[in-house]
Amino acid sequence: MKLMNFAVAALAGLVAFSPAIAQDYKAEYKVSTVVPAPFPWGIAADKWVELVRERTNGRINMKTYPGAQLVAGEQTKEFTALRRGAIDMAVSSTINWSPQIKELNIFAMPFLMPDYKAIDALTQGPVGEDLFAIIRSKGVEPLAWAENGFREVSNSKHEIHTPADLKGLKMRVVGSPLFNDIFSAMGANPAQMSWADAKPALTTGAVDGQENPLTIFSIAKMHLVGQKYVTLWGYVADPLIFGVNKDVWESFTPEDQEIVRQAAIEAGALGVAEARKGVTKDDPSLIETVEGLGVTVTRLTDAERQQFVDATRGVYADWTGKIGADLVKKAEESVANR
Ligand code: X2X
Repeated sequence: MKLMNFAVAALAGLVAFSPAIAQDYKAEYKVSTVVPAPFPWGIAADKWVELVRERTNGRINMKTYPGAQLVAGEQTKEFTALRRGAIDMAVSSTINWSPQIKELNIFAMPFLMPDYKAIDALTQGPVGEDLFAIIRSKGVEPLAWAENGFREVSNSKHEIHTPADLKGLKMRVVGSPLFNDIFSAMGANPAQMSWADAKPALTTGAVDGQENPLTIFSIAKMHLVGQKYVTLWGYVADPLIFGVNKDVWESFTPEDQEIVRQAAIEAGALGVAEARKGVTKDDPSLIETVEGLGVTVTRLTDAERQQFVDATRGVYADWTGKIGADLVKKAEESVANR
């Protein structure tokens, strides 16, 4: 009897003092993404999953669900699902969360970021801090940044050198109203649709063109769906954010939170490096590969590029009000001082 009591007490003590109570954790944490590996985005998400599994000895078991399938392909509803807990975690484009977090439209302000240093100046500086505080206040713990990349414009009809060449082209755009405004201002006919619907629409010719990073263009083989012309204009870039639902985050021990955050930072750095491979002045190998597929890649003169800048100044001014003049000013200063 005495021995029995002792055993029960010992067991109770064990449970009370056990540091990470694995049985409180879910069997699986669902991580939402839009595109899987070998897209840089999917590579970053997979790395996160792998590092966390290794470093928690499987205590935290994550699984990626690409294609925004956890929201039936509706990528612009991802943040809401994440906040409400229908999704546990996500590696997400700022574009896809911007319908719920208007400040994230900052990255889609046309021609705000001229180069990679400018993206880094925003994500790694005071703008990034402000954005993370906003995301946190809405019920999602933001951990780190990765990257989709500079979004280049493609179409099936002809080379694009100036806004006049976009006139009348039907362009698939993602679901932030800012993209509608940009393409309308340049004389195109924008049509908002999800990534899931984009390729079929390009295949049937329901739309003439689209805009996405060259990594997406090449891995998704857009040249096979009639996209014969690409213009490198670098008008916007979309960073990616690693986020965790607040309740899920708070259910982790501080030690595990640290592991999950650090893994996201490392996976994000890998994702950024992957996204920038082959599309820089020093390494234009991916641009050359795309040209090798028979795609005409157009590089703009400064004067041509300026015409796109001029055509979108009104939209920029309008959205400065919508995003918040203070944040836009902060972003402009970060870019200027990069
Ligand atoms: O839908 C797109 O164009 C994509 C894959 O780039 C995003 O999710 C923003």
